[in-house]
Amino acid sequence: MGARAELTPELVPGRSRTAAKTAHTAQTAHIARATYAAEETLSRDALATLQLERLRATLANAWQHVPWQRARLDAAGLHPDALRHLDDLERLPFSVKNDLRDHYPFGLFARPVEQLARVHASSGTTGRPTVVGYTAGDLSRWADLMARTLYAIGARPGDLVHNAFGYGLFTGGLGTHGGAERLGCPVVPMSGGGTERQVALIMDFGARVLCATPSYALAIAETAERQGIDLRASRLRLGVFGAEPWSEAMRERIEERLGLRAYDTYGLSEVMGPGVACECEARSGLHGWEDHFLFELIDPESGHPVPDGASGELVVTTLTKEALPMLRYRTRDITRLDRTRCACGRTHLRILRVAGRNDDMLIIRGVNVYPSQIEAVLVGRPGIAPHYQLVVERHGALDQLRVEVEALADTGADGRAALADDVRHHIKSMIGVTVEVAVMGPGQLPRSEGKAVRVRDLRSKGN
Ligand code: DLL
Repeated sequence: MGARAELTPELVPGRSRTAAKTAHTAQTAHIARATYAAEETLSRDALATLQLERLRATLANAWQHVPWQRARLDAAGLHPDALRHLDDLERLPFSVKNDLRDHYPFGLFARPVEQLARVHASSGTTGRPTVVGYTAGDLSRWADLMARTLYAIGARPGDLVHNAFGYGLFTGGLGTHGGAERLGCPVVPMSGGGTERQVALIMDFGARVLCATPSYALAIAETAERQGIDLRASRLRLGVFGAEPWSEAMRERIEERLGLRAYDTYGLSEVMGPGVACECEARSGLHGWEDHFLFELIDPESGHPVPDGASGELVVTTLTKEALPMLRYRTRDITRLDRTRCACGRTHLRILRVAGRNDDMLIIRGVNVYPSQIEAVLVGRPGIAPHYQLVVERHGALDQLRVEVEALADTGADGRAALADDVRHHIKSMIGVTVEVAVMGPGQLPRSEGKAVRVRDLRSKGN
C-alpha cells in the first residue's frame, strides 16, 4: 500500500455545522493525489504488465479447476501458456448470467465449497439465483478494494460509517462493511428498512458517511423531514451511493436534502460486488480498479469493441478472483469509457455513469428510453416529488409508457392535471417520446429500501 495523506477536515469550532460542511465540500473538490494504494497511480505500462501477469494466472486457475472454462479456453486455442498479449483474450467467447444459472449452484467455482469463506447470491426473482463464492483471500482483496473506494470519496480512518445497504445474500451490505472495517472506520451495520430508526441513529451516533442505494438515501431524507429532523444539521458529510442507476438531478436532490457530498459507486456480484469502480473527488467518472479487473466495452449487437467515448456494454474479466474467476463477463450495463488522465492523479480508466441495463431499455414507439433518462427530466421539476414508476403496457400493436409521479402537495384535480401536462411536455421535448402521465397524491408511490423497482412491465400479462 502506498503513502496516505491525511485530509480529514475537522469541524471548525464556533462555526455552524452547515458552514463547516460547505467548507468541507470546497476543500474536497481541490484534494488530489491522495490514494489508498500505490497501484492506483501505476503508469499505464506498469499496469498493463501487471494485468498480463494476473490474467495468465486467472486463465490458469480457470483452466485447471473449472471444466467448463477449460473446454472454452481449449476451443479458443487459449491455453494459459499461449497468452502473449492482453488482446489475445478477445479470442474467448463472452460469458453471461445464464452460464452461472446453468451451473447452479457451484459449477463454475474454481475451489471446492469446503475451501470457501462465503457465498452470496442474487435474489432469484426472475429464475434461478446466481450464486457467487469467495475464498478468504478473495474477501480480503474485496475489503481492500472497498476500502480504496471509501478512501477515494474522502472517508478516513475513524469516520463513522452508517451502512444502509442490505445485509444478507446481496453483496452491498457485507461488501461495504468489510471495506469500512479494513479502512479503520467503525461501521453501524444497519441494512435497509426501519427508516425512522435509521434517522434516529444517524443523528444520535453522529455518522459521517452514509452508504445506501440513492433511492433509499432519498427515502431516509424524506422520513427525517416528516419527523421534523434536519439531517443537514447532522454530522453526515459523505455519501456512497450505488447498486442502481441514478441521475445527476437525483444527486443534487440528495445532496440538498442530506447536506452531504454524494458519490457514485458501481459493482456487480458476478465479478465481486460493490468496490469495482468508484468516483473520486473530481467526480468525472468512476475509476474502474484495473489492477483487479479488465474492462472492455462492446457493441451489444455485434459484440465488437466500440471506440473510446462511444457508448457500449461493459464487459469485465476478473484478474485476482480465486473462487470464481469470470472471463469476459457481459454486464448488460450501458456506459462509456474515458481513458484520459483524471485530475486526481489516478491512472485507472473511468467508467462514466451507467445509464441503465441493456435489458431495462424500453422501446416506446421506436424510441429507446432508459428509466434514468425519464428520472433526469422528472427530478427537480416544480411541484413533483423525486419518486416515480414507469408502467409499460401494450395497446394493440403499440407499446405505451405510463409515467407515474407524485405531487409534492395536495393540489386537487386541476393542479394534478397541470402537473401532468408539464411533465408530459418536458418528456416529449427532452426525450422525444410521447407518454401518459399519472400524478398521484403525496406518499402514494412505493418507497424503496434497497434497489428501487422503477419499471412495471405489464406487457407479458396480455394487456
Ligand atoms: O448492486 C453491487 C453493489 C452494491 C454496487 C452496492 C454498488 C453499491 P448486484 O446486485 O449484482 O450488485 O447488481 C449489479 O446493479 O450490473 C448494474 O446494473 C447495477 N448497478 C450497480 N451499481 C450501479 C451504479 C450490486 N452505480 C447491477 N449505477 C449492475 C448504475 C448500477 N447501476
